[in-house]
Amino acid sequence: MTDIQNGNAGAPEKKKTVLSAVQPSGNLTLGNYFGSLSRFGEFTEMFDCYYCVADLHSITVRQVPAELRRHTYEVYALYIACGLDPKENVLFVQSHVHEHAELGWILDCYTMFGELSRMTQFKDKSAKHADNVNAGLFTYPALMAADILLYQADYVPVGADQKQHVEIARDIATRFNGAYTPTFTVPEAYIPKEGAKIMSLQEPTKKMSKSDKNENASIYILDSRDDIIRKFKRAVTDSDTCVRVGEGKDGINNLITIYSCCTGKSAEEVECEFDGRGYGEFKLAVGEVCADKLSPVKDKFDELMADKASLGALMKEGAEHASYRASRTLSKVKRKIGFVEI
Ligand code: ATP
Ligand code: LTN
Repeated sequence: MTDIQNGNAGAPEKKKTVLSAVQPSGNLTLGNYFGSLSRFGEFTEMFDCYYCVADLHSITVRQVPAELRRHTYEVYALYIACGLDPKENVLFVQSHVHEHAELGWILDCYTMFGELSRMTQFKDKSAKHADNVNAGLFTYPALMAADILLYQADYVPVGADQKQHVEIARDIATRFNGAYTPTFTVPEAYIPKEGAKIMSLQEPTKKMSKSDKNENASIYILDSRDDIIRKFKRAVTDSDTCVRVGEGKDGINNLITIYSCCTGKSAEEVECEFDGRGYGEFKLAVGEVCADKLSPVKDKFDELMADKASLGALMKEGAEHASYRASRTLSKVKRKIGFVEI
């Protein structure tokens, strides 16, 4: 979609719903920040917002238990540190709301083998984890559809790589609605115009990913200022010297995008600003604006992580809120299918 509709459009008494999620599968990157987290706050006022830590999804790839627990707290704290007020947004952990797993199973039965086989993420991840191509990795999109459809979400803000998964969620919703009577809102992906795909600093034709083994390829939201600047200095570019967007200049194009996202300047303005200045100077400037952007997030994050008990209490409250809405949808689904109620 290009422009999001006003959350109140058409029905002033009923706000539209936004839902998104991030997996606690590693240290979050600048890609996660610009593609998702940094934008979530803009929906708070006009929409009913649900943001979840997708821990059920993350076990499709083997996780070390202590790290999974730590990353779950971290993603939750980062939601708040990136500006989401837990009183105004429902922030919860997926495994705390059992309806996700339950609807996930049901939707497995409304999802076709052929459509799952076409998912790029499945193809990429099964090639990367050839020793663990489990059934969950394959049916991942049906669980993601459950996350979205349980809350009757209208909009799903995600990075470009998740567009295909939101499309399959639309197909599943439409199929279910057609088989019975309208049950699910058919969701739309909301992909940012800028920052939808931040690329790796070392292999700029690949997306920056939190599970990349090469630490220099990704900027982590919680990296120190020195690490951020050092990684940008080492970023792979090309043999040209002009800071200009161009074909085959993936490294520089990516740095221009990052600079634009950090400063709000357009690509043309960035080109003008660095006209006649070399790559070295530009890389240093990108590092500096990026460190400036992330530093308040890191400070807030440290403060939140120092009090795990409060985070736990917020998780409990979030799960209760989420469960209320999710259970209503699930009951409706069970009734339509023909399950006996007790
Ligand atoms: P993994 O490497 O474990 O698959 P990931 O880094 O792709 O993880 P997710 O948890 O799958 O991260 O994604 C969370 C959100 O961040 C999604 O909306 C996704 O589209 C977005 N996102 C991830 N990487 C990028 C990127 N490089 N640029 C823009 N958005 C991104
Ligand atoms: N699949 C997503 C994470 C995710 C998600 C969701 C995103 C799980 N459930 C629901 C939006 C809506 C990912 O890998 N980035």
